[in-house]
Amino acid sequence: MTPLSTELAQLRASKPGLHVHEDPALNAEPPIALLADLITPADAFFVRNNGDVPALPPDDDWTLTIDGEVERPARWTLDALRARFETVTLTAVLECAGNGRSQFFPATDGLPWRLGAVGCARWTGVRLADVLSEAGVRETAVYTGHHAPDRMIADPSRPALSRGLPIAKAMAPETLIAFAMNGEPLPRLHGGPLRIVAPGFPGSAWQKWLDRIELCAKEHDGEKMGGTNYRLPTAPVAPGEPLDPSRFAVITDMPVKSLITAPLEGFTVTCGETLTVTGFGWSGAIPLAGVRVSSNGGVSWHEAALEESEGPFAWRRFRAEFVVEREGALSVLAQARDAQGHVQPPEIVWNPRGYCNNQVHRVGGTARAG
Ligand SMILES: Nc1nc2c(c(=O)[nH]1)N[C@H]1C(S)=C(S)[C@@H](COP(=O)(O)O)O[C@H]1N2
Ligand SMILES: [Mo]
Repeated sequence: MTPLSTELAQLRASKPGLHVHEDPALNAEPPIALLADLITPADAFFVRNNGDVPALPPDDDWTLTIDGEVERPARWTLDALRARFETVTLTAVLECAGNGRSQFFPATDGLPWRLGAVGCARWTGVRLADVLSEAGVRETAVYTGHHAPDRMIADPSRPALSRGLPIAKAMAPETLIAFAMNGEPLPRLHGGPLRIVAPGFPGSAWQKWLDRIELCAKEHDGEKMGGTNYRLPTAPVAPGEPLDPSRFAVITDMPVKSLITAPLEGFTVTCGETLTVTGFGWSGAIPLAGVRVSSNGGVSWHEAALEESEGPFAWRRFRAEFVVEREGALSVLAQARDAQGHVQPPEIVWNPRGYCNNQVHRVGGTARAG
């Protein structure tokens, strides 16, 4: 099954290098070679949809409704929203919780993302907290519920996705209702005219085409909030074990992770030469503390140099150099750690839906005689 042809054509024109997944919905990711920039350009940024790409009214007709557990329900046009609230820009990694799912064994349900369902962009918008405060958040509100016009492809009577945020994250200063990405109006494929930006949370929490925010007195129960969707088991579950959704919890802060952007898989290097290993490290809520790199499959490690970056939710470039001494197969590894001592696991930690794969990134190559 392939996605709708018009949407696919739009994607191919605006994002030429992406791999399009076989799925009725439009889902595409860049090869790692396109992820080498500190700020991922929109033309290299992955696209993830649970349903259709909705037909949208003109921006002048777009409204955002705030209702539920608020004192003063409100409805904002785009112009009014921008005029009333302070505009903020921040840099943040957006990563799909299913990124790296293709590495799970046994394979799990869900799109077999390689490692490209991640990017780091500058997001501009208004603080969700400001908009909610203006509406007067009741004490009963513990969660937000986000709504958008996209529909399931198999059942157009149902929303494709309706996720939300715990109230503390909704009120956090970094959480935005964004209308621009990398200084340009938010592209339609990325949720324009309005989307949630929830830095550190999985992509599923970054609702696209946002047209309504409902304040809820309990955890939001919208489409794909329940069951095992975007949830991790609270205790390990072995492959094949029966699933009890009551023992799953919503994924919130993403784990520490790194991606080697050079060298690329299958590289060659000449003995006696310097091999520069570079890439990015990032983490959800807990700051990134460091990245170590190995050029011999983890026998020995070097602490990589970490560059400063654009704030706590941006990824940071790391770099390490090795003089290649011996001929033969080379296995380059990067392992990030956060400020609380969590490290990327050397092997995948299996879970039933294939989420949050942050295993150490491994890139294989060959050293030739000099
Ligand atoms: N309305 C809507 N918002 C959505 C989704 C969706 O299917 N519909 N998918 C979510 C998921 S799972 C991810 S990973 C991100 C992807 O954002 P992007 O397509 O801009 O990369 O959007 C999120 N927001
Ligand atoms: Mo996602």
